[in-house]
Amino acid sequence: MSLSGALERAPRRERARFQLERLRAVVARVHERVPFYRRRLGEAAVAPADIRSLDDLRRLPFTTKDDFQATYPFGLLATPLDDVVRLHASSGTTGTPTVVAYTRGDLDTWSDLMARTLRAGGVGRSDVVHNAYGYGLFTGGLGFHYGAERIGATVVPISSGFTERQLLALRDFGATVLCCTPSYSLHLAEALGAAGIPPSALRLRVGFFGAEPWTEEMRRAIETRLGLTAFNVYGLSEIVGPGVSVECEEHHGMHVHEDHFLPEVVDPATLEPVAPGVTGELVLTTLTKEALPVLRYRTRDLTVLDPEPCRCGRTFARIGRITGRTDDMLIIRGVNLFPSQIEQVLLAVPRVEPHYLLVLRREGALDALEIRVEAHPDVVVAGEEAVRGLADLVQRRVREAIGIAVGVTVVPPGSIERSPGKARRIHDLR
Ligand code: DLL
Repeated sequence: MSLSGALERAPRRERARFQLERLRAVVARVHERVPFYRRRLGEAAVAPADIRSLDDLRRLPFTTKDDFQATYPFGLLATPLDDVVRLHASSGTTGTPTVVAYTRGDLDTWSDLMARTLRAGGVGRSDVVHNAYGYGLFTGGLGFHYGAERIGATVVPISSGFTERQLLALRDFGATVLCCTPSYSLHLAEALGAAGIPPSALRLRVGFFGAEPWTEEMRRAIETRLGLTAFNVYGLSEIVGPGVSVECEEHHGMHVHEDHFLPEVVDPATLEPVAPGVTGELVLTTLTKEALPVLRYRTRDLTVLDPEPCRCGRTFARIGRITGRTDDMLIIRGVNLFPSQIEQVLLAVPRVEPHYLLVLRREGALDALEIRVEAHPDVVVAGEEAVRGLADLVQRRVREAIGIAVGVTVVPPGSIERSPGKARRIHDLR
């Protein structure tokens, strides 16, 4: 077993020892080098020497997206720019982009973590990796690229978009591994169908999907339509990019690479840790980042933490699917709702296609939700009554499952905008 493989399976107690060493080092590093953290640690009355056990993590101050924006672009760096060899940025939907930086050492660690991520799905030297994550400031493209190269696989750096060209590359280069957002994988499947290329004409075996929320229902649709096994990958720019966590062959939660990142799940209101299995906000601390170490980053992503060893033999804690974000919760007639709950209901309805849009409007003092969803072409061919029947059925199912009345519009196949990257599921007209 490789060193990394042994680490992932080490008993928790053994791992805790070097995690503590690394935590102490990172706290000392930011205290010495980043004025922002020196001030925050001072306000929290914690000195690096106070970190004596992993439980002392809780004494450290949190970092938020606002802190990144307030120190834009380089205020959180712990190295001079001369030692920075790469910048990435996440655009976000509003405001200042979040800039993140990497030293040569950081890129090396990231490549190792991405290699580990791909190996979790059995990727090896003989694989052809079709990498349709966007290359550029987004971390997805280059993150997967370096990981696949580190393994020695053959990388096709196709980036996102230009779907026609993707189809030819998938087929002609014999791609065995697909990396892209889950929504784009479905768009590829659709385009393959339209081009008359059946999944059996491809060699796809596994896919690594992340960067946006998706559900088990979506997994089933992707696996069936592309004839591959889907792995969920989670990560975010502020922490490193992809490569924070990935599913193993059990597909029962995503293992956090705990030798480099310490996960916590806290109640977003009280900021106190919640018990294993209870949903809360994921908080991550980097243990080895050089250019941009981050203490207790509040990801705004909602999930559960499972510290128990996995059937696969790994002892790294797992996080569950991201079920929402603290900032994408909708309140419809007083009911708190996450888009993923809607997706789950929609995709369980036969003849509904996995392409939808949630449109929000203000009607008087109330928020109103309209679900636009595509139907299978058969439904459209069957005529208006079939379309209306499907809309009624979706409406009923949503009311049964979530308890709210929503408007449902069944729209023709292909009419909801496809994105080569992260899908936009919410159109807020309020
Ligand atoms: O999306 C990094 C990434 C690239 C992850 C490729 C996986 C694959 P950002 O653009 O900074 O970085 O966006 C991070 O995307 O806070 C989550 O809200 C969301 N996200 C990422 N992975 C998942 C996932 C990349 N597997 C934000 N499930 C995060 C649900 C995800 N949401």
